[in-house]
Amino acid sequence: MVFIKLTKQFYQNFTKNFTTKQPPHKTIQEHMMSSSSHNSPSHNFPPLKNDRLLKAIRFEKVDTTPVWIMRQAGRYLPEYKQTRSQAGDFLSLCKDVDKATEVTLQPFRRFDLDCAILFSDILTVPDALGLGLYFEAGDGPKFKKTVRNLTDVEALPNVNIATELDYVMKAVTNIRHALNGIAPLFGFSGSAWTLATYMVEGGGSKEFRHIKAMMYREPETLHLLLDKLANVVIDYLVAQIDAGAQLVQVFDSWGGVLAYREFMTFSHQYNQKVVQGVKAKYPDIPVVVFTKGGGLWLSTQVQNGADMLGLDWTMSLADARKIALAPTKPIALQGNLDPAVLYASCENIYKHTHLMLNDVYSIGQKTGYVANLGHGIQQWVDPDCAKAFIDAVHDFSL
Ligand code: 1CP
Repeated sequence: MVFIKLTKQFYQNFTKNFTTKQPPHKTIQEHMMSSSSHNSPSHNFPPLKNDRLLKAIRFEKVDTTPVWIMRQAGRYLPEYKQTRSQAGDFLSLCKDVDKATEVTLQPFRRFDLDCAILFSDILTVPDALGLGLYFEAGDGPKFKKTVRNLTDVEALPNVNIATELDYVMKAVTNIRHALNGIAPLFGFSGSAWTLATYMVEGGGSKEFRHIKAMMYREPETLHLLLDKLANVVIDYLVAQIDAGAQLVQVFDSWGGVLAYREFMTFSHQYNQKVVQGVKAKYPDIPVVVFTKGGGLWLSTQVQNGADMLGLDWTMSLADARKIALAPTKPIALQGNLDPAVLYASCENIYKHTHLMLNDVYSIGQKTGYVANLGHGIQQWVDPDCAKAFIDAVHDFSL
């Protein structure tokens, strides 16, 4: 079902010039003042029929464990590949509200999922900052421009993110209507650190050579970039909530490549700022932070203000729960099945999923947990194996 027809061709951000205008350093109070959400339109969204996932995050009793899959809309689904080829390329798909809505809903036609996630990408933000995102066939994402020094950081434009990424907000509102209340809708952003890795490297990376060189040679330059990005991420997430997102996730996909001290300084600190900024505006909207490779630092992460923390597969969920349930306000957990388990037989997927759930619930608390993979589903997975995982979660009796 489609509610918004787009007639306007959104212009390409990468033709935009760098300006020398300095973005302001906003305080949390300034974010509260400047956000448009006080005037957010009344969307008249349909009532939510499945609030299992929201209840689990609030530590309320649930009938069964809620579940979703990171990257649940994507290349492992033949119907996704078909819609993407109709759109022409990935970015056009993200910018086409009807098609972005269609691919967000596709996994719901196959699986009994407990939430939807906006179909978009974390890299639309650096694109809106004028770096010129493009994808080459068979290759990962790339940027036409990179940010390698103080001059580059200072030259980043001071954009109104809600306007620049208007197509994202239109997709959020359209998807929320089209879902018709069958599940809550996640908005998302990359973390400041993870976005910075793509902006400094000019694309994906294995060694993170340029950003780590900047970190150790010119830490002030990196801090300036991260502070700007954290402000952008706050505005972006608040705008998605204004548009209809019912909860948000910060993907800190590359936080785990940092050393302990650097994680605290260059990732955790900015995650904390982002959570605080969103919460200042929307205290009741759940915020989830997923740091891939961040399990080692869980006892620090529980202090970042998030309602739920995502974990990859390297950590025992029984151990993680002990840490996450310790604070006065316990933190919910999400994760963490190895995505490669989905290459196993359905029987073994079932077995591994139940082993994970036994770990989670071994300490007695029967809520405060959302099942997921420990990272995104891979493109070679058979959709029936994804279904086996989801059904195994729901079949597990609490
Ligand atoms: O070829 C294609 O069709 C494009 C593949 C693809 C897809 C399906 C990309 C390019 N992005 C997406 C969608 C996407 N990306 C979603 C959709 C919602 C969902 O169903 O989950 C989300 C939430 C993302 C977020 C994203 N993009 C992250 C964070 C999550 C993670 O996996 O760690 C990251 C790091 C990206 C960057 C990105 N975009 C696309 C690719 C191939 C990559 C990874 C590049 C790299 O390895 O560095």
